Amino acid sequence: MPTASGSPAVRVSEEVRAAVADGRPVLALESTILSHGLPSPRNLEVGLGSEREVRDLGVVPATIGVIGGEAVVGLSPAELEHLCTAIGVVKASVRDLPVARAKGLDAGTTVAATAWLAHRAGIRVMSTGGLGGVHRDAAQTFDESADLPVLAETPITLVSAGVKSILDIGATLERLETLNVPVVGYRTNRYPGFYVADSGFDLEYRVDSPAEAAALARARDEFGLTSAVLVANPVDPAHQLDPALHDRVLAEALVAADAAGITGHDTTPFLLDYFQRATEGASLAANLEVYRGNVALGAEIARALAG
Ligand code: PSU
Ligand code: MN
Repeated sequence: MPTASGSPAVRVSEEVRAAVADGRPVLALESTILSHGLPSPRNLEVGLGSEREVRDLGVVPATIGVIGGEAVVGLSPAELEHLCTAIGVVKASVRDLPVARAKGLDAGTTVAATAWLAHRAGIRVMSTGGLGGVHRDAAQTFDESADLPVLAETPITLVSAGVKSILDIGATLERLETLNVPVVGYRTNRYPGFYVADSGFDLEYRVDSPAEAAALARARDEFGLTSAVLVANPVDPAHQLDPALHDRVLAEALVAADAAGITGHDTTPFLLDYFQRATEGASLAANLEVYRGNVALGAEIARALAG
């Protein structure tokens, strides 16, 4: 496996390096959710709180981001705080890593960039909130997140709560099929819709335990496949966003994005911010529940894989 160690552009923290070398469980966490997905000061609380939760489960957290152009696998608390509070932190997918490096930028890493760096550091499991996907107007704009093609070539296990309904969920699932990325529901045969437990789309397969998810990842490895395994973990229905409120705000947000001329990689942050303001915090509460659940499940799968 290619490693990140040895590259001057990537720093793997001593703690993460030692845990990977010893075969102890490590969970990778992304940082765009902190830099661009959650408002301050909640982002820092969530970033530090998630790491604590992972440690409490006996797993080493590795939050990944870019500091002054250097990709860091296992951000220190001070670096995590920097990405949560500094002005001018950009959002970096894989193609942005060399730009950030050459220009010495700070960046939150997307699912794509985080998974890419995590895999090269020898980390086998990652948790996120929502995955990027195919945007609703993709037939005209070609706007499909680089998360999808990168996951097709990055053999990691990724826990998410599906993709947000701001995207074209059906098209995203079709693209994941085309890209040979296995998707299973966690204790469900319905694809979750991030804020809501059920997006309305079916999944053929499910896993019902961390051990079963780990077995799927091992089977992927046995076939030598390069793709990620996606574990779609729904929010507890008791904590989901009210589906009627969700549908109303979604319609408004799409109109607002269009009116404001928002395009490209600004689209997701814009829509998320709109949701947070329009639901007066209800979407934020759901978002935090979703993420907490994914972090916990990711840690359990990391343990099952290491055990
Ligand atoms: N979906 C969310 N919250 C997020 C993101 C997606 O619900 O914060 C972030 C993730 O980092 C994801 C990225 O990898 O947005 C996808 O952005 P784009 O569509 O520009 O590739
Ligand atoms: Mn895009």
